[in-house]
Amino acid sequence: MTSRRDFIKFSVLGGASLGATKAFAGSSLLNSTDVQHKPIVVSTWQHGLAANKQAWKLLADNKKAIDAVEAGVRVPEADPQVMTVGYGGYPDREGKVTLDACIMDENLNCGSVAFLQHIKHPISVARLVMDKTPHVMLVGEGALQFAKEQGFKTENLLTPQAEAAWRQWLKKSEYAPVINIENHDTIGMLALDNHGDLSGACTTSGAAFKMSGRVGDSPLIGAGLYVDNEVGAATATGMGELMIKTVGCHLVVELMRQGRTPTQACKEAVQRIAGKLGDYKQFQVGFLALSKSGEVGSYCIQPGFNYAVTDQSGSVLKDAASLL
Ligand code: SD4
Repeated sequence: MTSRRDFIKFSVLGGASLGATKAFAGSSLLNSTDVQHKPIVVSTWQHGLAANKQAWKLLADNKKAIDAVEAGVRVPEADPQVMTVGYGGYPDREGKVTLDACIMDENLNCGSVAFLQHIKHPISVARLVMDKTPHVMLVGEGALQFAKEQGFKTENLLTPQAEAAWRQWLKKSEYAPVINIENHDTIGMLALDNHGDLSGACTTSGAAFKMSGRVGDSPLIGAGLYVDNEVGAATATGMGELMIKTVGCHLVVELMRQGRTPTQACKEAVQRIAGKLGDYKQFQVGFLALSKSGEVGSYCIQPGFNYAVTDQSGSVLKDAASLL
């Protein structure tokens, strides 16, 4: 849904950035009529507003998108009120908080951690996997060992509130993920910086009360996040198994490469899930995409997914269009 404020904002920005178009000498996929709306940062759910605010500080200071997205998603990671990311996240069915995260820059550099325990900022461990190792992904004990070697301190991430929710869940022990869990879920963030480069980050405590050892889409490059600096970037939230089965975020970026707008690409990816996975109506999946020119799009299965957009005119929370 486009509010009047959004309409005004994008009209103004469109006009303002037209003048800057000629200065951009980026991807061959952009022609001289393409407008770059930059810098801009977008992220999933309402908690994205606070995360974007942090990321924006770096973007407005001409810093790189990769640094902005890392700094941005650290905000919900540290916030115990956000019970689906980092510290304070809902535990697995054994009461362990296990975290998944990944990060990707404009040169296909990426880093990822999965099933990581006791570390408040998995995104920063993922960043160091990217920057300091020859690998893309570390999991479990190995990821924890690496984090400790890099100086991260270990701590108890299970807050009394999350523990109480888990103890309540144990009474029935039924695994039935709630759609749009209290409207704050995984955070996926995408940014386009003043240099015209894209990056993304995604971090989560995963599905609440999941089986021990379960890893979702969020740390999987291509499933929960993908960035191609020539085309655009995409991230996802919702039931990770559906994104993994369709390599959803890579699909969204490839559809943009073929000429779809971000919204069309997200919609087609949701339709792919719906067309191939018979049980899709039980779940939420939301895609968020940002093109190389700074155009934003999203689409989801169920109503209720929203996302935060921050640019030089301020921040807005928008509702994604949905299939159902
Ligand atoms: C996962 N996509 O682990 C993540 C978490 C999420 O609704 O977004 N849950 O499947």
